[in-house]
Amino acid sequence: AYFYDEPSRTFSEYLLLPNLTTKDCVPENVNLKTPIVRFKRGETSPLHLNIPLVSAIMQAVSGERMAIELARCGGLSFIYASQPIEAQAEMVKRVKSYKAGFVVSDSNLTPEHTLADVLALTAKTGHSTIAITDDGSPNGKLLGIVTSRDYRKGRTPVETKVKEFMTPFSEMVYGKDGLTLSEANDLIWEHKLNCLPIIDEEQRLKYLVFRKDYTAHKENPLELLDQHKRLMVGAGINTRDYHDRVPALVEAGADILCVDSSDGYSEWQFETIKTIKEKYRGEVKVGGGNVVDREAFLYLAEAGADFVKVGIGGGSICITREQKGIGRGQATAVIEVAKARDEYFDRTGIYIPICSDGGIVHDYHIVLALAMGADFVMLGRYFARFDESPTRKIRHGMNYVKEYWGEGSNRARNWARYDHRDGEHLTFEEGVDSYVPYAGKLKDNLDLTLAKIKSTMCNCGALTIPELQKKARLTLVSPLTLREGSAHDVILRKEAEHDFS
Ligand code: MZP
Repeated sequence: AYFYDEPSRTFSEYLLLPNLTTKDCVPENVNLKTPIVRFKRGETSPLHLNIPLVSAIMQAVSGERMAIELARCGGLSFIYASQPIEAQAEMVKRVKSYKAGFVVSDSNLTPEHTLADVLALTAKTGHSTIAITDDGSPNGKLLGIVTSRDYRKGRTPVETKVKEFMTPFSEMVYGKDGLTLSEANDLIWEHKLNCLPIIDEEQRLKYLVFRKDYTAHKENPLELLDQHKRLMVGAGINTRDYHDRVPALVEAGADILCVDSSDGYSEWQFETIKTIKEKYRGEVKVGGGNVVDREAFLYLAEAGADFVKVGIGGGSICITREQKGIGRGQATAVIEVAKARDEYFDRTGIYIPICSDGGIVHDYHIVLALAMGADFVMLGRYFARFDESPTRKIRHGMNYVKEYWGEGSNRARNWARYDHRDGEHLTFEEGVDSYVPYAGKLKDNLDLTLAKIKSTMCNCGALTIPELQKKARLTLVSPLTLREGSAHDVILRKEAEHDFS
């Protein structure tokens, strides 16, 4: 047997040291854009994300609602593979055909309703309308509805509110013909433009009216209108039925695929990736994994993987290490695979992005993963907590929880991800069925997480992920250093008040 001299480590055993923060190094200037598929030296990746987060290929995480919301926020979901091919392809289709267009309702909407309510209550009359929400997002608070001219007078329930909302809009008007209202709304959401779309009678966009205080957007909005495109979505596949599943997903419009396996260092996986790359002459993008070391990374790189996913046994719902004694500390795995990726790039001129999958507990773990060399990070537990995950929200005492179960649990029975034999067996469980604390809307939580990531990057003197990877200085921590790092030797006011009452 071969023995590694050093123990494998996980994220919580590391801290980042600050580098010099220059005056331009402020969160507004941080760019989180990241490549997700292989590219040659001197070229750019044909696919990238605006934020380095993807949601896990799991029944309890990545359905179409999550995929739509996360893509709108700049990330990506991989629709879960442990379902019939047709059902998965339908989900992909619905994400690709998603348009944030609005129809008006004759129901009694009030400013307290969200746009989601509008969408749920309407779709009947076909009248065109623009819903205005406080943050411009579909989940924001509904401030008003602007209806088309032919909409009967007096039936707009929030007319006054609309007028109030319109007041701060000014002469900053950009005209652009040809876009539909729903395309305009997609665009506004995607680029967080604080503006109001005005449409003509054929529901084509006439103007974007910007608020007087429009300063935050440096790009020319007209240029953003050439760039407009559909939401991106990924999908998981397996090594068993890929001959049928891949064509269906490609036909449905999936932008990227990922072979979903708990252990990607296998001949089945090599064959799957190679076959797909050859059949579609490299045009279908497919990642592989999961791996935890140099050799396995190089093996999948040679197969043609567009990205490689890293991590075995670190997922919050995973009991693979207990059941089989297989795995590696997530930090060590990422560090070693990132080194192999860089070595492969030096040798071949081909850069293969890597994704750190599982084990993210605190937001700062995401920055650690990126600093250690990951190009993006996959999360399950994190996303399972939000409204957009496909599971039930259940009351638990005074709080709410959401269901979250592993793909290797008896509930998911994802035999294709775990079992080596032919046939549909899950001989023993490698995952648990659990609950996670309910945390509300994805966007609210994500905004906070991204704010923390950007702030940490500024401490490290890095404005981009490649800069962070190059500059970051990481130190191992002792258990006592860890204790020193949280509130200590004080009585927390919250706890004291609870005890006094
Ligand atoms: P986490 O973000 O909840 O810590 O981990 C999510 C990751 O755990 C998934 O992306 C996947 O790689 C892995 N996973 C999913 N199901 C299981 C299981 O049942 C599992 N063991 O380990």
